Amino acid sequence: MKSGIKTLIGAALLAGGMTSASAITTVAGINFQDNAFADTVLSSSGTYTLGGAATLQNAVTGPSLTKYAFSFSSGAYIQAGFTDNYLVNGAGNDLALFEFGVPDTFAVSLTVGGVTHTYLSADTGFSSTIGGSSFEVNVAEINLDDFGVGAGAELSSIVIGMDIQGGGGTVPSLGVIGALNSADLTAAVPDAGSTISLLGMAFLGLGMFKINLLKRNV
Ligand SMILES: [Ca+2]
Ligand SMILES: [Ca+2]
Repeated sequence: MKSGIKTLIGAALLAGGMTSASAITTVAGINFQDNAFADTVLSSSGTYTLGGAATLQNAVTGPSLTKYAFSFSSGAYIQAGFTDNYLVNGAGNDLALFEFGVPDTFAVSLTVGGVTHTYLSADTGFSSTIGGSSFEVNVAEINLDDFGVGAGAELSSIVIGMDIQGGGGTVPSLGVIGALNSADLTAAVPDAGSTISLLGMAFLGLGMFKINLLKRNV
């Protein structure tokens, strides 16, 4: 029984090691884990102009800098969700929002209608061609400490306010939402599985023990 448990723990450690070796995707010179990008739009407000994408969700999910969405609607926001990873409050900045052209300001909150902080994007020095036009790529980096989130806290969504107009009358043109600090959702699966297996073995052991006792009594 003891050797069986050791084997299970060994397998769990192996699975963990394989997960941490996940590949890196670089966006405008910034490294991310492959799955660190927003995966879905959970909700939104406003009318959007899209570039390089057919839907709002396509425009703001994944790592590609060849698409964007912007809105001049008052109160426009996008609630972006992470389905195969968590956004984590790790060391330093945790979230990167990429947008194009003139640097613009995002309003970020953790929930719809929650406390908002604003972040002005800055030129990355990279450019991207979208629809035949070349745009400067800007990034705004956000530290979840700003929201009083505890160290190591894991979030599965973020709300991005899109309606702040800059001095030139421009608004942010969001293209990529990436978790600089990201936790792999799938990493928890082998751990949970091995925990259940260990529990199962423990119950099995108890059951066998009871059967033995019964046999002795007979
Ligand atoms: Ca993801
Ligand atoms: Ca942080």
